[in-house]
Amino acid sequence: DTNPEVDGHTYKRQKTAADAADPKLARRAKFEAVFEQIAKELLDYVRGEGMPDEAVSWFEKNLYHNTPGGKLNRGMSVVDTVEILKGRTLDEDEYVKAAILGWCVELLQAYFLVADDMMDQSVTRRGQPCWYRVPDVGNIAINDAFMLEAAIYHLLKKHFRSEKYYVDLLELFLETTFQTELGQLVDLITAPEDHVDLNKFSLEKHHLIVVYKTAFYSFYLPVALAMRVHGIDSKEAYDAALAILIPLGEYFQVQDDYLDCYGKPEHIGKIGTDILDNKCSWNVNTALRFATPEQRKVLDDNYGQKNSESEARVKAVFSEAPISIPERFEAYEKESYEKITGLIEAVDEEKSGLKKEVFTSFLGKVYKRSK
Ligand code: GPP
Ligand code: MG
Ligand code: MG
Ligand code: MG
Repeated sequence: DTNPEVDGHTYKRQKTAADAADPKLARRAKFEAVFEQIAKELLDYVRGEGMPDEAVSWFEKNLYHNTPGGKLNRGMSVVDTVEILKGRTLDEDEYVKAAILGWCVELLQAYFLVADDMMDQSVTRRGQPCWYRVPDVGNIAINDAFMLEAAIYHLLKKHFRSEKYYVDLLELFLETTFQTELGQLVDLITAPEDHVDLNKFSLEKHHLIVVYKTAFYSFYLPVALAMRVHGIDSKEAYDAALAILIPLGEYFQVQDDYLDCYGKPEHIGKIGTDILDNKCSWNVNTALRFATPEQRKVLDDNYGQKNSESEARVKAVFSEAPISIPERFEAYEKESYEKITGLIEAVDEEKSGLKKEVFTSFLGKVYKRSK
């Protein structure tokens, strides 16, 4: 293993020259600038506690390797949602506060991914080695994951302590963390390493896993944080948001499962492990539903076996009629889009204080994504 991470982080934010040309890049660059601010605050704090330089630079590498390199959909959605709810451009102070909350969601994601990659024995993430596979990191990644989580609460206290919605923010982070961990638990115990039993899988089980492990933190959390900042406090409004964001999150994780098998590693930035890991994924559940007895036997004999020949046999059966995962996924994608669009159309903006655009904007970010 060789990689450039050892000698300082490789992360570079968008350059301002490109920004002017493309408003989307400009938006991202503006958001990324806030990451540099919070990274500095966190590192100054650690330095101020008298920690050795070595610890400060370790934490810096941890922060930069694991937090900013992704699509940033979750984090930027906090900013977008506050802006849509307010119906105007944010002033500098409002922008920075919303962006800090967005980065707290990205820190939560970083914390989960560092740990998830160890549990799933993954190899790459965002086109780089998984953090635990970086030379000299190894199991220290467990503590690094905890530190990414702790950074969230440090930043919330620093920037939101005096807001009347401070406790609501804390509760949102703590509750969605617990929900995600429950989802991760069911994901893991439904995929034992040494005992493959495809009868344990079902689309109902899959639904439970993906709602808990992905939908709450990736979709409900960013929007609910923005709603708190905007001062919405009726329970009905949060329930109405949840009723759309949970199906949206489920659709997103089905895409993740699909891409685990059908995405190109150089494009999605990670190498799929679901077949080797015996995961209760959308692909295998759909395959089990339509498999002929012969195909079922191939799945029973090869799914979850830790070798690439078995993995290749499973992949071949996935694509074969009548299983035909790519065609079924395309149909699922269309159906989900229509269902979610229908849910959005039914939102009563007056009654809930919400705006449909909050959800159409989020749906637009993920519909037909290829990574
Ligand atoms: C996605 O699962 C779910 C998570 C990243 C949540 C992990 C939760 C913890 C409490 C650690 P995945 O394994 O399919 O994601 P990926 O495909 O990105 O590895
Ligand atoms: Mg994983
Ligand atoms: Mg996982
Ligand atoms: Mg996955």
